[in-house]
Amino acid sequence: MLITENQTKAGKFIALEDQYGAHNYHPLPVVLERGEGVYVWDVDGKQYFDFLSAYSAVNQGHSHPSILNALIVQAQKLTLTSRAFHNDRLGLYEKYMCKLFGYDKLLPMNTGVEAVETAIKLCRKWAYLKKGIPVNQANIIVFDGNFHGRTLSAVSASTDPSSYTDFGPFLPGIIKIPYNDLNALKNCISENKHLAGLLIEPIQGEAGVVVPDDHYLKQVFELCREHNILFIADEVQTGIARTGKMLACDHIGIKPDILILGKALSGGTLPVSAVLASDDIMLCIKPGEHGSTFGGNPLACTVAMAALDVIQNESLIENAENRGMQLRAQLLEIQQKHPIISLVRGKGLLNAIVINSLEESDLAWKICLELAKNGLLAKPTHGNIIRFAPPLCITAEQVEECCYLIEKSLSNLGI
Ligand code: IF1
Repeated sequence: MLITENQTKAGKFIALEDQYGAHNYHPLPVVLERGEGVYVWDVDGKQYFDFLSAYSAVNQGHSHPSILNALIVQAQKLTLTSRAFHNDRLGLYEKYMCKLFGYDKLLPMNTGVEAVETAIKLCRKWAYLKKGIPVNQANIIVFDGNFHGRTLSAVSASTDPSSYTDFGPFLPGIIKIPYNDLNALKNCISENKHLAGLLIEPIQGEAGVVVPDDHYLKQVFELCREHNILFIADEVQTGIARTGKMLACDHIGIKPDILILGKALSGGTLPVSAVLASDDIMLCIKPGEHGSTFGGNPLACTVAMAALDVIQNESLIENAENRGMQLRAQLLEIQQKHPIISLVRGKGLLNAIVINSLEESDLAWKICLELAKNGLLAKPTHGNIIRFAPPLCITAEQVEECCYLIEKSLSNLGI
């Protein structure tokens, strides 16, 4: 596309991305330049509520002053050493994390999917060293509708054609079964040998915030125990207070054998991810067998501790729980007047509404455009689902105002 002078400010930035950037996304036509708390502003100065929070990476709110302060102070001192040398932040951070989440050891990475890769490698290593699975025969169970990222391992695990089509050949040793279906897991365990681990999202994010039945995860966990299969929880999106507990697994009182965290671990400032496990599992990986240039860098460690301090000091777990209940209650009221909403679901502040239309319809997209016009940013998924996941610092009054904007948008569209 040619950039002409009479385009709007936003239009120019969009045209630049269109011309010079890969076309691997389809964003809403909004160009943001600033954020604070639950708000973001576009290049024309228009203010919005952020109801996506960068897919739950900005749980602490945009530009949190104490996270930014930690970032700036540490950046002026030391940012990167690689793991060829020690640094004076990594050990402190590892201790902080292990104490907070109740694990023996942490392995630091950067993006969520890198932590997923790490967990899979760790699980396989454990399977060969400790479970005695014959070499190269370890299987890992995953679930239909999962989202674990974009690497070849993650897309090998995916059941979404847009994630995996034409990216093969895929990683072997992955068994896919239906989510929220205990019999499917029982059958899988009885029919397959060499099961090393089970990789699961406690709530499926990309699938449209699919919350499994109350006892399902607990029973999955118990089956894993019974058969010596590692329970690997991908809490990249559900973790760090998003669902009204520090971890979504805390709702049912289970402690994953391997815990994967990312996104909000840095409050949305840097890519920081982590894998946590017991000594028995983590020490299966020896020096030289896994790592990352940036993983565990002093800047990331410092920022992550500040980001987790904010979660605890500002009672964001409790706020996610309370504001989430308020949001779903108010959305159910809106549903009474606007039956175009066929379902409201979620936990804490990870929520979605299902639009009563076909997946192929562009209605959810149109609703999101209208919401943006009225000052609220949300993104459709799977064509007919809209995720509502604001930063966890949102107040009761702000939830109220957002619900007013949602109702107004539906009314404006006459639906
Ligand atoms: C994109 C979805 C959300 C994740 C879980 C690992 C990762 C993610 C459970 C990988 C990432 C993102 C990435 C983002 C869209 C997004 C997403 F709609 F695709 F599913 F959040 F809901 N495990 N989720 O949700 O983490 O490597 O990206 O840091 O644009 O792909 P990452």
